[in-house]
Amino acid sequence: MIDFYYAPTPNGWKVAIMLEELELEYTTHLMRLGDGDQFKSAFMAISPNAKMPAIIDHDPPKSYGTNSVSVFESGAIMLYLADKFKRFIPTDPLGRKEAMEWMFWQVGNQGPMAGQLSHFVNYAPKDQQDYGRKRYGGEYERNLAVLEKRLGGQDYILGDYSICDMIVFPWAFIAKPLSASLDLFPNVAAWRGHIKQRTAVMKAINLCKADQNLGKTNVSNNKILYNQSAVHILGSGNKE
Ligand SMILES: N[C@@H](CCC(=O)N[C@@H](CS)C(=O)NCC(=O)O)C(=O)O
Repeated sequence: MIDFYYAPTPNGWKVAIMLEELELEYTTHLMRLGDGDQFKSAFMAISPNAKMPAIIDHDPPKSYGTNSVSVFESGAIMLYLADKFKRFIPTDPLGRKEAMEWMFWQVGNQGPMAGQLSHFVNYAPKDQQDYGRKRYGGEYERNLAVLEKRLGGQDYILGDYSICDMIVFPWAFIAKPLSASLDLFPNVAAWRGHIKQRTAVMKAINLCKADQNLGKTNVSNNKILYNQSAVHILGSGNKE
């Protein structure tokens, strides 16, 4: 059994897709990020960066010992599960190396740039959006172009469907709400269309859909999520 700490955002969907693709039994713990669930000490004990997604696996591989195993960061969670079940990741060294490259590309490039773009499009004060939208909109599209070239002549990022597609898909899925068009990126548009139709993906992006933020909390009405500093991690910002 797996405990899944989740909120319905692109970063949450990544792991939800993997859990659904593996057809695993899991218990979803919905995180109210606007209320500060991420800063509760029990959650920070498993996710020290105070962000979801995170999992606790109560039936880890024997080589991990007998205790439950917690994993934070979407990329680490997906690699852990791929290795545990030996699925959705190439087994040959060259293929695994490429999987690592695209996983790290997602968590170090596409994800953060898209996340910042989303901040400026959806949550920043209206009169302070311009520079952020220009900077991160450009970076978001630059990353779409990287993906476009990679998908030239192949259906999926590694050839076969893998954790790399699952981790990259969510932020490409919401291109339109991020004010980006896929017109310049026909390979990405076709790939996005194929992945979107998978049963596991549909289940994942609908998980706790009614709890999506969609701009409900924003910089003007929420001080927990949008005005963070070291205090949130070091102490007096913590909630029990
Ligand atoms: N690099 C992380 C990003 C996770 C992340 O940014 N999660 C956000 C929601 S999309 C979160 O938990 N935010 C809570 C906060 O910022 O306080 C991953 O890929 O797992």
